[in-house]
Parts: sequence; C-alpha cells; structure tokens
Amino acid sequence: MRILALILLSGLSFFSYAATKVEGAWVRLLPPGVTNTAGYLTIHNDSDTDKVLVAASALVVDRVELHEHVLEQGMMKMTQRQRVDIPAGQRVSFQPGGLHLMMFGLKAPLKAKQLVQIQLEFADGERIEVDAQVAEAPPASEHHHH
Ligand SMILES: [Cu+2]
Repeated sequence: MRILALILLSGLSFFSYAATKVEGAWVRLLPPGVTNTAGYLTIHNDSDTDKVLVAASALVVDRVELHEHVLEQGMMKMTQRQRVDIPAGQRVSFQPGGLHLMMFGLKAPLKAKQLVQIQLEFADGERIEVDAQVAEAPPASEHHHH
C-alpha cells in the first residue's frame, strides 16, 4: 500500500507541474573576465490559470534578476522587472534584445556546452529547475517568433 501511495503522489506532482514547461534555455558565453551574463528561455503556460514569474536563481552566479531591454528616447536600456506575466495558454520568450535573466557575479568562468542549472520561481510557489546550455549564440533548434 505504501508503494502504491508513493506512485500516486509522484504521479500527482508530475501532473501539476506539467502545465508549465520551459524550453530552449541557454546562457550567453562571454569573453573571459566578464562576470555578468544573461540567460534566455521560453516559458509555456499550458494551464488555464495565469502564471507570474517573480524570481530566478542559479548556483553559478551571485544573483539573477528579471530584466528587459526597452527603447527609451532612441536608446536601448535595461530595466529590472519585479514580475513577468505568462497568461493562461500562452508563452513568453526571454531572448536577446528583450526579456532576459540577468546573471550577476559569475563564481567561475563558463565553458561552451556546460549545463547551468537555473531555478525559476512563480508567484503561486511553483519552482522549476531548468538546465541551460552555455553557448555564444542561440541554439540552432530554437524557434523564433516575431
Ligand atoms: Cu540585463
């Protein structure tokens, strides 16, 4: 009976987490000596309730902030976001020139193809861990939506 209960429990937690999916996660490889970088990914909200991303973290850096590039008087500027909404049934892409996970204070130099674990935290308490691949440019498999 105990085994059956465990299987049921794990099945349930898998089910509730399957509504939010992350794909195409990668972290920008920058020249040696640069201690800040950025992470990019696409969050799919396949549930019928809105999700709100409120924080992100990664073991390889001191801290991660949600950032967005905005055009202000003809200049691209980075601003910090306290939250990023992912409406029910929609997806939000973090990509160069737009939303990004700003990663401050690399603890060690990154290497190409290294996997960096990033944790995303949502307003409802859900946490998702993603493996992001270190690369100089977006992975070729990434879909582009304009
Ligand atoms: Cu930034």
